[in-house]
Amino acid sequence: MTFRDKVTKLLADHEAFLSVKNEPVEGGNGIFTRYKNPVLTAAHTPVIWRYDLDEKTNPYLMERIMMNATLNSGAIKWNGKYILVVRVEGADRKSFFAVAESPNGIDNFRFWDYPITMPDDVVPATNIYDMRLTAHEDGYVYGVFCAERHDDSAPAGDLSSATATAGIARTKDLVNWERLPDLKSKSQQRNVVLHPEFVDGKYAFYTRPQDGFIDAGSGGGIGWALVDDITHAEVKDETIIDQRFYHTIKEVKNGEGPHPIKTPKGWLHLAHGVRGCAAGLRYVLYMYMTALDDPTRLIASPGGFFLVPEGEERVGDVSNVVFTNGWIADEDGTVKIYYASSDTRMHVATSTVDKLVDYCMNTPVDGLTTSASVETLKKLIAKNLEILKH
Ligand code: BGC
Ligand code: BMA
Repeated sequence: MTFRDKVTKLLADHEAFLSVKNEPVEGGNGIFTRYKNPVLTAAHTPVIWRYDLDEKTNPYLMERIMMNATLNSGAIKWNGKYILVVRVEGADRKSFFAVAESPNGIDNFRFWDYPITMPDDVVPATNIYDMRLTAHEDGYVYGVFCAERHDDSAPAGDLSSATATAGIARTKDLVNWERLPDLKSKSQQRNVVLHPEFVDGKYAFYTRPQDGFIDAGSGGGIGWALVDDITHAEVKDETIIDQRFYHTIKEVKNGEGPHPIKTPKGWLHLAHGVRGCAAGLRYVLYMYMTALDDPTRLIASPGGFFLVPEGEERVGDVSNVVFTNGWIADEDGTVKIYYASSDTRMHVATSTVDKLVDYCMNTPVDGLTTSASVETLKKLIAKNLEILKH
């Protein structure tokens, strides 16, 4: 086989792999449907990113720039296409953003040729990741993401201490991004999300105040802050809208996923919750709802998790993790939930706005003790036994 033939085969095999149809997984809990294949893996990244296709400089046709993972992606419907702004991580552990698009949102995702060139803020970050996309009513599409820098106040030789800050950028075409100053805040911030509407004439952010880089500590939970000027965004007053509780799925940390979906019954939220265990941190997804007339008021708080890592999802670079920062609500009421498993690959699960609202409104709340949970369970059993008698 000539070198040219090998390249042709490489491209053809990759194209065949990208074209594989995805299938829903039968059964499940009735709340959402999983799909058989991940929608994106490191193997989905373009051949032209990984190989040097020049025989003179790469006679063995080996990968020159290896990709490690495709994870935590922002999502948006754009010109009729399903778009993910993917967190791609290279072999060098640097994350970058790249756009992948699909005609149906469940398979055939293809990356655009070039990754996003994100301008730096005044103090450049070492790593950026986990973008939340918001088509704001001001006409821009915003990307809010975590900007991580080494913590220079750490003792010499400590090369792990870092700081997390919310980076903000906006675009009109998903290609050219205007970087705005990072969000100013007294605490470190990760999982910051822009609400799509003005509230009292201001920009509104979901925040996640934290004591340190990893430790949410006294942060309390998912916060909310109004900002006058998005080009100099600063958190002044922060209200906690979704608290953490002892012995729950969000005991250690929680964070807003993508921005909430507006429904006639309220804002529908998807978030992640974290608890610690001997195996490390376990990340799961959960939901909640807030009022339309006051987005800081919790109106539904279904107990427990919504989606947890299952089967192959449980294993990866950071095992026992599912994480979400993107979903797309279609005009017909379908919701496509994009989630990453174990910081390694991207999946889709589908549901509908009606089902998710029903889930939020009618799943029992967490009574926070074993006794309360048993009472809740007994009530349902008694009702069902009565029904089954007739
Ligand atoms: C990683 C993130 C992670 C964070 C906190 C960062 O260095 O890139 O994926 O969420 O640390 O553990
Ligand atoms: C973080 C998140 C994600 C990641 C998760 C698990 O705190 O912000 O970047 O998926 O940890 O490693």
